[in-house]
Amino acid sequence: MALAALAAMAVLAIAAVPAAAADFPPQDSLYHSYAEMVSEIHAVEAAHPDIVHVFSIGKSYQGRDIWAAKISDKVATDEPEPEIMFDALHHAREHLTVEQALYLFHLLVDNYGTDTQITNLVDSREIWIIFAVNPDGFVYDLTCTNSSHPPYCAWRKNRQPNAGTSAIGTDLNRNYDYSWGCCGGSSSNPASITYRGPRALSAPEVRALRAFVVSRVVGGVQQIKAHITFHTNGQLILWPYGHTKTDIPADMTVWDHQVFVAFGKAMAARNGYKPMQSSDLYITDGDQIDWMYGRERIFSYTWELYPPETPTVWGDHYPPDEKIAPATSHNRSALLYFLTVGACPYSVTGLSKLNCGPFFDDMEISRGWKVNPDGTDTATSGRFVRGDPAPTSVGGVRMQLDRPYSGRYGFITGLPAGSTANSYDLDGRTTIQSVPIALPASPGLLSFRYSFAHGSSSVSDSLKVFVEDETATRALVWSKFGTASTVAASWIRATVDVSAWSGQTIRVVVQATDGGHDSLIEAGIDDVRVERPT
Ligand code: CXA
Ligand code: CA
Ligand code: CA
Ligand code: ZN
Ligand code: CA
Repeated sequence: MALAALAAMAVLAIAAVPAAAADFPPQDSLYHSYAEMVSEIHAVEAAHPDIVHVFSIGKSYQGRDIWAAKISDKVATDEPEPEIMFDALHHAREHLTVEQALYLFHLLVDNYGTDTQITNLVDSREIWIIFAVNPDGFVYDLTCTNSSHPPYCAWRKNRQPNAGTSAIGTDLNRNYDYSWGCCGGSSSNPASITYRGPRALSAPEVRALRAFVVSRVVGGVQQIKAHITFHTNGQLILWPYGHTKTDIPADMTVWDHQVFVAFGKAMAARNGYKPMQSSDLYITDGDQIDWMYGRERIFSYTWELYPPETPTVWGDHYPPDEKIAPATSHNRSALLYFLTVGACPYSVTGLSKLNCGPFFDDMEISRGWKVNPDGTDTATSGRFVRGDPAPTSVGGVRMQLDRPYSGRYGFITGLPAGSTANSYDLDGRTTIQSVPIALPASPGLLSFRYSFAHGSSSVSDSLKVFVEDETATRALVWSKFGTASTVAASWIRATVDVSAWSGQTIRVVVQATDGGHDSLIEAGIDDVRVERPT
């Protein structure tokens, strides 16, 4: 290309950029622009470097940083404390959400050391705030000088171009890779405000947020226990799922659903918002909270902030700046309650002893179990697989159950179950090994649900549980053996005292064996826990 042509293009490109940085008009100057937000969070970090660490989780399509803060004591150290996450501004025009995130940031930091409750929360948790997931939309939304409400654009999506059209942007809250585009809850039209993108995770902002959340899986365990994404508006507290109107679909356990409802209602009792399942309002797919729970099992909520729902988009998303302080401080007690209970959401249904100890795995997502950890398993069929069992019977006796104990998945010998019981029968030995589990000084019980069904069996067939210590020495702590009489499948709770390993890091090892002559063996494991001490 001729040099002159290149120079002309450069001039055009410069001319297309607005002269002044995008900012709010004088009457709304209390709102933070992107630049003001960035300098504000860095100023807070500079004033409180002991409890605040500011960092970027990645870049937007146009290359802006997606800023985040960690708030905790010993902030430079990744301590084994429950983690709680907040984010704001998936949708560009929802500026009050940034103000809510900044309010929360100041609430924690400004009262640290003087307010006992807040000091305790910061000391005992690791709190993450992502201030604006959609910085490009944030900046763009203040540049529409020809709109009916200048400078506002009423923009929602990011600013990523779409191939083959001049229509810009993807709805970041339709671009996550869980049930993406499944259910009529998003649009395939790039011009639509709910455009889901050409594929899941096509938006760099969504990839950055997803990568951050996945990075919080430490030692096989997701550290983030609870999450709120701030949106406007309607004054609602919404829980998953958005992709289906079913209250408890296969990809949610009944116990988790109870938590979502009870926790959601308890928050709503503190801020007067209306609690409901997300899909009660309308169906969405590929949205963030479905992903956060569906893939990571985080108790994730959408808060739709002030004002109550009104019919026009301008009224909805641009409350005057005098409303910032009352609308954000309105949520003080609900936020502090969320931070308190969010360390163990199961506490709202009385399950903290069972589910908030050193280890809890309902087997609904992969939590790092290794199959055949020693490479010495002899199973020629019927190896342990994490999955959905299917019923098999012999002579009317159930061998493999049609359900795990909880939810949809367990570790089962032989999946998928075949049309005949024998086709996925265990032959030989199959082993699974958990991730390392740090036991406290006085640990609660190791507990699990098992099913051990057998026909024409003997003592050479078994289901065994071992505790493996830091030197890889295994101690047999529990076992069941085969018998000549047929035993049908059923889920039974078993407990083991592991106090001999107090203060040590252990792994749980489960082994199912069909030894001696060939017997019909079907074993399953679900809901493995090291419980909280009483
Ligand atoms: C949402 C998702 C599902 C039901 C209700 C609300 C969140 C959000 C959206 O649609 O992505 N609502 S909002 N902020 O009005 O766009
Ligand atoms: Ca800490
Ligand atoms: Ca940590
Ligand atoms: Zn929104
Ligand atoms: Ca399960």
